[in-house]
Amino acid sequence: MVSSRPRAAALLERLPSAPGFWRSPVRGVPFTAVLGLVLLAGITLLFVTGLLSYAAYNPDLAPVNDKTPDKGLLGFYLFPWPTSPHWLYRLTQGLHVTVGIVLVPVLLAKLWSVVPRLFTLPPARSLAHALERISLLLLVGGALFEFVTGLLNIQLEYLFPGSFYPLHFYGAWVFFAAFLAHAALRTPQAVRALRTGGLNGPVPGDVLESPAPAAPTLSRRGALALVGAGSLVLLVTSVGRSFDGPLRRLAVLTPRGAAEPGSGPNGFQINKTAAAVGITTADTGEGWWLTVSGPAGVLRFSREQLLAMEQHSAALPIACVEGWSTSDQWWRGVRLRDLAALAGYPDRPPGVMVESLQRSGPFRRAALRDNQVRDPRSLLALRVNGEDLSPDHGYPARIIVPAAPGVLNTKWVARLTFGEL
Ligand SMILES: Nc1nc2c(c(=O)[nH]1)N[C@H]1C(S)=C(S)[C@@H](COP(=O)(O)O)O[C@H]1N2
Ligand SMILES: [Mo]
Repeated sequence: MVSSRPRAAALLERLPSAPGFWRSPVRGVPFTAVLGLVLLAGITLLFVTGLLSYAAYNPDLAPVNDKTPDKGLLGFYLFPWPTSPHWLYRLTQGLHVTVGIVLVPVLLAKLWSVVPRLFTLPPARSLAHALERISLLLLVGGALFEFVTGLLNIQLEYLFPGSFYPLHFYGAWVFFAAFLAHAALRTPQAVRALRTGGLNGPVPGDVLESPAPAAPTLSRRGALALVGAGSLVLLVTSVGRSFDGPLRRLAVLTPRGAAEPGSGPNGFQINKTAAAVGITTADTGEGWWLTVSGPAGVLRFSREQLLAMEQHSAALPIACVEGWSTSDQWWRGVRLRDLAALAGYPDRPPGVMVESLQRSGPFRRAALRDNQVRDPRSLLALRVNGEDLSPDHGYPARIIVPAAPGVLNTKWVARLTFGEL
């Protein structure tokens, strides 16, 4: 008679909870340490640039700018977003999205390197151990949540209508808290392991090393090179999102199916086309008027009248929260501060509420801060690169503000209300 005990024991040996199940000789504290230190730098950069992006929306300025009205103390750091240098948001958000994409192989390799630890039994040996494992759940869950929501948002921006900002913002705080705690606990150990033994040196009591390693097919150095090569491929195929011209053609990871910008003066990336938001030539033709209001009353201007006012130029990019941006385009139109003067604020104009012709959708209204109205480069643009705006870039008139996120550059503007946000 065969007892079932040995069979059960043999079965246990073949489960992921058995130490002998994981046999890659690549695993070990030094290998995980390298990936962990890269993530420490990279994720800190993601967190900082993410908070900057949040500040750039000016969420505390007016309810229309605020996608997370319940943020409370988490908005403690908000500050008036500057207008110089004019490429500021292009840089911070380009870094946020590009570094986020490039870190994906590093994150996956890091999770792979510690995966045996996720299966150890018993699940909790003590209260402290239980707490540690729960914090790891927050860490791993938080990392996956932030990367997945971010990647989905830049690829399929309509997946989370209205809810991406709260999800990614609150998720970031939870994740980063768990990340900081983990980094505080593990960084000294990681640095020590690499200092003393390098990548292959033995680490006393290395809990990540397999007790029964298989024959190596790849060195630790080789495995890291593979991860680096993966990141490099992602870098080359995504960094072009922040440029136009030939570099952009390399950006095969840029969302497919986006509107084709075509060529010529208006041939730079389009976020939403006029057709996509239901704007027709009947809305933007002879019947279009710009309404400007302030203490001087309610004024109305036709496009002809706006073109007859003093025209100014500014070379400014469009930089979207999704990480793509254009190089500087040459915009021409009326200064916002000149319109503020006509509305009754001859000096030190206040902020302005901008409203589009667009009848529905999340980005048809935005508030701009006083520093943005006062900057001489902030325009109600009528032309771009020497040509009238195309319908898709906001004809008859659009906002363009230096250093601001794309979302504040309202297209198809119909109304400007100075001083009332
Ligand atoms: N009315 C209106 N304006 C808008 C938007 C919109 O959806 N509706 N999208 C904004 C966003 S998110 C960006 S990135 C820029 C893109 O400008 P572009 O399409 O001219 O490149 O327009 C902004 N202005
Ligand atoms: Mo955008």
